[in-house]
Amino acid sequence: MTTLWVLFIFLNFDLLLKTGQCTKTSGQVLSITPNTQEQVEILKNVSTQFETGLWQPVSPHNIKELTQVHLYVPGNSSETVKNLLQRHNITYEVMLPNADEIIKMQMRNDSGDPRSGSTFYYRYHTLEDIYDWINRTANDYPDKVKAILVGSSYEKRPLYALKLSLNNRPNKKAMWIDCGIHAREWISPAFCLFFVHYLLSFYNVNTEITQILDNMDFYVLPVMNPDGYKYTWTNSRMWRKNRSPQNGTSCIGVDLNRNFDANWCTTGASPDPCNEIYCGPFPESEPESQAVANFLRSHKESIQIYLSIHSYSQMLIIPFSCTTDEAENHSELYEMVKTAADQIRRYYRNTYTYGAGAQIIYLAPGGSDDWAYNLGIKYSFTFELQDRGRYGFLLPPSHIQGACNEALLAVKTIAMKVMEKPQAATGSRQAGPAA
Ligand code: 0X9
Ligand code: ZN
Repeated sequence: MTTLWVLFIFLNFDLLLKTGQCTKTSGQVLSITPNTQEQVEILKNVSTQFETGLWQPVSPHNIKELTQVHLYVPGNSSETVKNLLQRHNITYEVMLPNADEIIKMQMRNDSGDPRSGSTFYYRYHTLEDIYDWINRTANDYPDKVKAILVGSSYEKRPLYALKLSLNNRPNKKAMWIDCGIHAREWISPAFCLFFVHYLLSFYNVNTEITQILDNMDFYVLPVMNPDGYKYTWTNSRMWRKNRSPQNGTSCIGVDLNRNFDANWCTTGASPDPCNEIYCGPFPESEPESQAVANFLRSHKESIQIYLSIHSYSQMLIIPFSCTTDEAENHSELYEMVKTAADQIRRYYRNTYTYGAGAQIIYLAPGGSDDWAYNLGIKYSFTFELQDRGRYGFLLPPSHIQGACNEALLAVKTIAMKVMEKPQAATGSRQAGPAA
């Protein structure tokens, strides 16, 4: 009898939840387009209040007339924010009515949950699972993969990069890929895991992969900002920066992609620790950016391609983002990203924009790509993966496969193009004419 009562209460509770009488309002993502400068100013204010989270652009400073703003609004301030927008005749659309539901869906799909039917690589994973995976991968392929400790995070978590090296050819070139600089961009670590698995599975199966791996080593850092990533799973899904405390303020974290020494903290970054694009107290002040910079400095003779994976907006970005100047090999880089975007359109019917960061997004100094480029890694890229705003940072697990395949195609295209270059065959970049 008691069991029956429990069942009765449970079923009715479930019904209440479904009819919405018992639910608290879900957070929503609004797409808002300000039409006048006055509306821009109002939006700048709104986006810094009501615990809203600005998804696009990354900082209120970049809000401009006639350009879409994507704003996460928590359930409890939804009505207030919408009323305010209406009062000022600001047009908006609800982009994601049920953001909180989608957040739950992204987390439910972790490997611990037997309900998730899809393969490991088409789910999002906790930081602990990713560390396990790194260990397993290195153990499963002892002669092909090594886990290299490149440093540790502010909260003392290890930063492991996997080195994939399929043969001992002398003077081999290498490509560096880092994922998860920005904590909330979950598709990015998912790509790094997928990518390593793909390379290992298709070596000696797929001609292009075999050719690439025969000629090039890969360093893959799956989570460059582990403290931030952990925090997005446990505390705040929309966290972007790392988690280092800052002197004289209760605001936490530095934007690691503003912390490199490339026109550091000029227009497009903020000296304010409470800002999402805070550049930090000085270049490489953060252990995470310093670890990557040190590793690249000490391997700059072999690392020929630098790639940083972000989301969202579907872009293949080349230097510079820290200045409007053109990179010295701009046309060469532009041709590469154009070809990659053409391939993605052809095979996956999806659009990626491409070009120099300062031209196609905004001035954003202190980025890892520009810094790596100035170090001498002349094939330097940042990819912004899916999507273009439908789900934004909350890309459902069912889209991981598509997003990763597109990025993989772009990586393959670029790697093949670089391998065709005459200097790809020489031991050292300074070595003069091609062997
Ligand atoms: O602003 C960024 O750091 C990147 N966009 S994101 O939405 N993922 O935050 C773009 C990075 C482009 N490159 C540089 N700024 N150097
Ligand atoms: Zn990012």
